[in-house]
Amino acid sequence: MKVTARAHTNIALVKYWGKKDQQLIIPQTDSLSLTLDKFYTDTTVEFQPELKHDQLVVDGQVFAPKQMKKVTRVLDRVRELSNQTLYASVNSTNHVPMAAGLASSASAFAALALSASRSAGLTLSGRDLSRLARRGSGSATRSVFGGLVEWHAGHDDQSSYAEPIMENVGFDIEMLAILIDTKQKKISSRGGMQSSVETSPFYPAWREVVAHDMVAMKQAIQNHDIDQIGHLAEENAMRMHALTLSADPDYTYFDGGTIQAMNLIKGLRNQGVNCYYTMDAGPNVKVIYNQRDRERIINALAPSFGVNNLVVAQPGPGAHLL
Ligand code: 2P0
Repeated sequence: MKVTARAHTNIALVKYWGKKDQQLIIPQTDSLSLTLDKFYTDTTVEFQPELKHDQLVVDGQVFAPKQMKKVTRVLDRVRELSNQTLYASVNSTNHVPMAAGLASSASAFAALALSASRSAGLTLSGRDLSRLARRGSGSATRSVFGGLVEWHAGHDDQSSYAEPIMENVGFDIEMLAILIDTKQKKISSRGGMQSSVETSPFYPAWREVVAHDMVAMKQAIQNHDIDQIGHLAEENAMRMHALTLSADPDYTYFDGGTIQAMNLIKGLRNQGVNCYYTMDAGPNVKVIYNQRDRERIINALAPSFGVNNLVVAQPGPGAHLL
């Protein structure tokens, strides 16, 4: 059966940075994210008797079997769960404004989990779908659900899954992505986070930061307090990035444009506009704010980055069939 699914990417407000189990992708800590409407992946899967191995095409580009290990891992799990041995063809298209470098593995593996499981005849619960997506990429665990989502770290395959906190976000939070550099990142998040776990002396403190921030962030969400959500997200992001600078060898995902954007956002805040920044494993900056302030923020950032490099996103839906 040929099945197509769509999943949207998410941006963590409390970040995931480190694994306890590399194979099963069990994280060191819980995390919490907002799924976005603007950036998504459509993936079509078909298990076919005539195939001699799994096939992967992403945005028209054919992948060699050794370049698709993460995809194979998810497909192997689907074969295991559905008790069959057929190989699959996977065709994936990323929908991001311009080649933005925001096409994340989150949307890709959430879309793959849904399309592959359905194609194999499985109807998994949201929780089990998130556990399947986790086999491909940690952040994909959260993209199975829309809106505000929590990933429970757990301690094994059964206990590490995502759960929606608020699928329909009933307040005016918005995120603006500043596209600073669209080139391939130099340090993979997988390698980066492992190095931080193993070498940063701050790693134990990070676990405490996340335990505190999960509670505070959920409270801020229940209060619909966008300022507090933004403030907590910015602090959490900076503490995550401190794990890169404090690793040995040290590394960073920031570049000059990242720092420039941070300064502009702080400047806006000093003028009374409540906006906050967060960054992931790359130089692009995402701004968190109340949508009523959108115009002032765009006007302040456009002279430096160009209006075409500012993309506004709102809360988006979970993975669904097309
Ligand atoms: C996050 N990031 O919580 C964090 C914050 C980037 C910075 O999850 O190794 O692609 O596939 O589990 O999920 C990016 O890392 O890493 C990520 P793997 P993933 O969104």
